[in-house]
Amino acid sequence: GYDYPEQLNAAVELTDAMVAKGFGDHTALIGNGRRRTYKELTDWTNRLAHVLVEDLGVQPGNRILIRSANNPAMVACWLAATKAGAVVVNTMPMLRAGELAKIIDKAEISHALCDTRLMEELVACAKTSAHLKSVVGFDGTSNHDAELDRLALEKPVRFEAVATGRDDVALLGFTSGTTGSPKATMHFHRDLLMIADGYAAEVLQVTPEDIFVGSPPLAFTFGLGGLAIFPLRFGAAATLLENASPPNLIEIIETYKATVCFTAPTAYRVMLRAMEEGADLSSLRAAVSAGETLPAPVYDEWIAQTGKPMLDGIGATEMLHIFISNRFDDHRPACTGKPVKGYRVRVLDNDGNEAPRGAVGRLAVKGPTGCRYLADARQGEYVKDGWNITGDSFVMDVDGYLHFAARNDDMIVSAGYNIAGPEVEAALLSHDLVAECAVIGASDDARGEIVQAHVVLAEGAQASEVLTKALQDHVKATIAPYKYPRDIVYTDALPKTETGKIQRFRLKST
Ligand code: 3SK
Repeated sequence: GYDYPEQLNAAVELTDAMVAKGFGDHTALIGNGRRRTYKELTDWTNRLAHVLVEDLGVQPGNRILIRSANNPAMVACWLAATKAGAVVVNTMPMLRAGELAKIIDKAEISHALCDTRLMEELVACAKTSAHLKSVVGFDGTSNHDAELDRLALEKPVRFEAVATGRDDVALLGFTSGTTGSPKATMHFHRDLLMIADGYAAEVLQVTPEDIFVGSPPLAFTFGLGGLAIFPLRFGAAATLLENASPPNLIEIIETYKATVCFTAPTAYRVMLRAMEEGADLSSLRAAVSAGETLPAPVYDEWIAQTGKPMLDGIGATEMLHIFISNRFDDHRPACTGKPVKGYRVRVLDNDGNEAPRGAVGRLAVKGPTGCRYLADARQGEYVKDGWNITGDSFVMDVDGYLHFAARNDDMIVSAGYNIAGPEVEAALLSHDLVAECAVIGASDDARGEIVQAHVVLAEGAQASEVLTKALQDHVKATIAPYKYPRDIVYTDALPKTETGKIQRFRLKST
């Protein structure tokens, strides 16, 4: 177990405590063309915390919504609100007024901090919200040119953080929802540190020399951990990109010699192509892949080109971060690895009993960070006896390694066969002319469902009947032939959540 003191404020541990440990002059954050040391970040967050308490009247336990793209100011606002004892809800810029209103209502948000470039939708929500009292703007470009920044400049750089307990709620993570209605998951101050002291220490072996980069939004706990908590816990640096497209990631890796990258397989495929054309990504010592399953060809090619493994992992907003992962010295293709220290996993059959090794079943996880839904009747459905019943099907092999089969919604039942959509996707992705794909079950009178693939072709490739036949033959030659896609639909883009997860359910209705 982890031995945190009863009185604990995670934000203080990530800033003031790091200065006290001698990291004051180390770079903490890089973004919008500036570097900030731990001392600068600590002073900044303390000034902001003064504003929250003294000017905005924030009380411990108040819920504060933050709306921003990934930038240092967003990290500073999150840390300041946490120091003030508030419960933070980080949100993504693309959310519209209707989506924000649901979050504000569910989390009973009283205050919002918003990048001034994104105010409009939030101000519209505030007008009709029974909860939201104040929306204050900050300058996401860090020129200190907005109300919050101006107020902060007047404040002292020391702040007596609110004496939160290790089990006080610090963060509400809203599930991004690949299937529908979002839920809020509650996380304590100790959870925020535990994901660093667990996964980041054990699996990534973070050191103060590390420089992190990645694409997940800070509003998604994958991003908050990977691009803020993990680097700050170990005196390392984080680069924050408002637009983390693969070319921008590549540029940052080359410029800053980034060492740890968090992104999804699609971006790694672009990086592989860029390396073939001369991009120098040799500084990366850890390439973490999550959010989508990692196709074996991408894993294989990464090793072939870099000589280092790609670390596939699975996490959940419910559990805050990654709870199963490959390791640098223990990794396999098409395999998510073994549980992270502190977590236990089971694969369950339809009756909720442990499935035999080698059989597909529903993944359940129990660990120090979850799972507690905020005021949600679905708690009883998803959490049984402390076990979080995930929406994913996995196989545990005889050696205890876990292999992803499908999201439960992605299992296709065709003519009595159970077919895991992602397995067909992996087969299609191993064809040179396929850039991206999503496989679903389409209703069919004869078979109940048929395997239908939605395919985005690689640049220059043309859809045709001949290509469809070639792709079908390729799948038949790669996996059991009955799994081949009987229907292939060509498209320019796949529907995705803001965090990059493919929304297969949206293809079902097209
Ligand atoms: O695998 C995921 O989707 C995930 C969710 C939350 C935090 C971390 C990860 C990898």
